[in-house]
Amino acid sequence: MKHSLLRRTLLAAASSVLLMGAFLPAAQAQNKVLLRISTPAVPDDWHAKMWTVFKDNLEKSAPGEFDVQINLNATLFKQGTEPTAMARGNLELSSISAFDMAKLVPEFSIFTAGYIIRDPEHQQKVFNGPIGAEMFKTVTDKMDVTPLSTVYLGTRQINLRDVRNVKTPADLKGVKLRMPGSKEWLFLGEALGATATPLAFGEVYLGLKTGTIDGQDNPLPSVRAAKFYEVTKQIVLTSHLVDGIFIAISNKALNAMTPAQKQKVTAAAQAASSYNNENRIKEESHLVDFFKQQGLQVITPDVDAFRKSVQTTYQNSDYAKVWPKGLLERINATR
Ligand code: KDO
Repeated sequence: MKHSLLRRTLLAAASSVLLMGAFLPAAQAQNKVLLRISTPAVPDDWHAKMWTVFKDNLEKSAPGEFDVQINLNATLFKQGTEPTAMARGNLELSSISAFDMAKLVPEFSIFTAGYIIRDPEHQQKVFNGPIGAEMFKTVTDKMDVTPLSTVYLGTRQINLRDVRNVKTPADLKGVKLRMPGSKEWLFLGEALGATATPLAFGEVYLGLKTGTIDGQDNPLPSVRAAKFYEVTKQIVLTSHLVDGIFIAISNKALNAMTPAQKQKVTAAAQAASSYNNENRIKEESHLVDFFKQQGLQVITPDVDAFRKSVQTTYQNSDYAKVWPKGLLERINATR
């Protein structure tokens, strides 16, 4: 009697293990950690492709543990609304800009100012060192999102519909220069001497084509990837902003993970950034030739005149008033 009971129990246990086996894939899918990503990046740009690197990296380090969903072209959330979506728990990951951060962390506006970060290497040193650690801590506390790595978006240049003789900011007077839609971005456009007009990234191509805007500013790899060169005639190499975006995750998503998962997600974000940074830096160095081949005129203005004027405009603005004492000097001294 005892034995037959034991046998039946064992049989039942064995069959339930078998049953579980049959349903395991579905059960696993349900338990996967959902990581929704939203970005305005176009598929052929490096900071869009880096998300595939992120996904592949996680698939290798934690097979079957994460459900990574990549949404490009701002199809899931509008450009600039991602941080709010993340804080509300509707989105797990995005690449957010210094301009996004400056809205809630005013001192971050120091990184929206032109001619402060010198080059991609300086950018990595600043954000991977003590300055980055301090600033990111404030972002985490005030925005409820955690920056995981720094992505070099490229050095922003001016790209015009019609050829102009641009030497100094005065030569951009009256030019309707498209900027992304926030006051911090518009301030940068005005500091360059232009009339800044807000427009989402996805509408820029048509704006240039139809002439509702006279120009836009973006790093050269994005001018290539979004095909702005098809609807513009000139690039003015002002190099006014060594731009960065930051792979950030919602605190809600991060806090729900095990320490091992957190470490793997951070490592995947770093691998994605490295992929972007290496490829973008390489591409930036030969894109001028590409644009010339496409028939665009590429000119270098009086960059010192732009630098002086932009720096003075920021120093005299309300933005500079909230920059922590000594921060600019510390950034400058970072080598
Ligand atoms: C842009 O709209 O000009 C900009 O370059 C701003 C960046 O912060 C970033 O949002 C970027 O667009 C998009 O990722 C598209 O490349």
